Amino acid sequence: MIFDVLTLLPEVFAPYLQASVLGRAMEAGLLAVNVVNIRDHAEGRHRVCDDYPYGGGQGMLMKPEPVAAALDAVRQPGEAVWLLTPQGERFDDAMARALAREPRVLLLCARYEGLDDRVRQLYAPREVSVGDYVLTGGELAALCVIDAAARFLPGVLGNEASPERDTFGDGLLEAPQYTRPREFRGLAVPPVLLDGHHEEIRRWRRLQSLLLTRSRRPDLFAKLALTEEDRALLAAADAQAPADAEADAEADADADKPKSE
Ligand code: 6GU
Repeated sequence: MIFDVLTLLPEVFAPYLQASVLGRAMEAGLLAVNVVNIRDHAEGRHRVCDDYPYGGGQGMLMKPEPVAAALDAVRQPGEAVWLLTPQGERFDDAMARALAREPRVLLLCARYEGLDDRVRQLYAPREVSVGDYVLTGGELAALCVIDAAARFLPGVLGNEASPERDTFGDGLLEAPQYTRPREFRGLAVPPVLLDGHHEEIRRWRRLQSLLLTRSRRPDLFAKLALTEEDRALLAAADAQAPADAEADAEADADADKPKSE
């Protein structure tokens, strides 16, 4: 898969991409990230890329000409264009999976206080945000998008790991994990994990995932299609630890409350 990234901060991409699992993916030819400096497409001796907003207001905007010139130079026929902006639709697991099936996608990183709106009107990009907070630019968001999509490219995680087993792969948060030593600062590894009884371990992990998802992400829990086994595991846990169940129920209720500030 190929990403074209249009940015005013081209130097920030290589350090992360090369240091991570994605560096190996790029060496193996599974992933390519073509980082393009928008400034290289600006006119004039100073290659100015920003200007004041008409009508006044805070900060600087990205001028439309260099961005359009960069888009025209880089974009391949049929290539999807994503604009990274906090005004966009929220990026999620389903979008990452779908993205990984595209051969080539262009990511346009907005900087400053944003982009002259005519770029949006002319190129009709898909506008994407990585969460409800504001970053100083789209670069970190673009790295999030590249990283999350790359995990779904065949071969990137190796044979052992499967993105399906991770959090969100099945709509559940992952169960807690432990490695050596068996005891650390007075805390023991749950005995069930030490027995090598695979069926018991599977059931324990399933229950932990269900409990964690129910208490922490009631929005995800509500969407689950619980199996007979899930219901039985939860019922047994709730009967055994009514105090925990009450705490879970409280967390559920809190999460459902409308935020009043
Ligand atoms: Cl895509 N860009 C910026 N600047 N801030 C963000 C974002 C994107 N997603 C969340 N916050």
